[in-house]
Amino acid sequence: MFNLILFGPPGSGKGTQSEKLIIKYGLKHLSTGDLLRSEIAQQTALGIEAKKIMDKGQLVPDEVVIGMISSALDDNPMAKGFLFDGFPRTAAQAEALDKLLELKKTGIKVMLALEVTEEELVRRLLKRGETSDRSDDTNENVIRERIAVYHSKTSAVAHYYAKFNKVVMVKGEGSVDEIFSRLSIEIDSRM
Ligand code: B4P
Repeated sequence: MFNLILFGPPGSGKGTQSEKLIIKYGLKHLSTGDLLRSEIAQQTALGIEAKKIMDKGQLVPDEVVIGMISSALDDNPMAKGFLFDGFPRTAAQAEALDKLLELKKTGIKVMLALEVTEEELVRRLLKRGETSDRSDDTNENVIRERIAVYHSKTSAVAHYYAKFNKVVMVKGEGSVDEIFSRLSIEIDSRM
């Protein structure tokens, strides 16, 4: 199995690049943001609670997202590999993911971390907020809070995988195709 984490701050292009990478490499895409938005759209109890948290730019509790990922792994026993997008976002999520993968006798091959300046992140997300129905993209204060949460909680995930020499930094600015090609080079060299 080839399991990959696409990492980076909100707006760094994880969702955008994931869509292209899963087609090229035949991986199963697991985005906790998408899974949560699907719960919101279906107005489940989990979705209603998650929306309140996401609209403030905060992280949904670890146990909720770990449970979602655990079910998604069980639901896809034939996958040739997983692309994790937006997960793990805390050190506790990273440890839980390693344990879940260990049970399946597999692990994370590499974490590709997209680097983008804060001003570019804010610009991209506000632009998406003009046309998408994502309420967390319309308010600049919420966007800056998401970036602050990334620095205070999520960057620890990169330190966690760096201990195992699994982190590769990739420049996340330029055209979507340029970034896709940088990511593909890193994946091809490890497949
Ligand atoms: P996510 O859905 O993961 O969304 P995101 O971090 O905002 O980034 P996304 O992947 O959507 O954006 P992308 O960079 O592709 O999280 C949303 C919320 O869900 C979180 O704040 C949190 O509350 C909750 N959540 C999710 N996972 C969680 C977890 N594990 N634990 C706890 N809570 C969790 O793209 C952004 C924009 O940039 C797009 O409009 C795109 O078109 C544009 N863009 C992309 N590449 C570009 C480029 N090269 N040039 C110009 N624009 C570009």
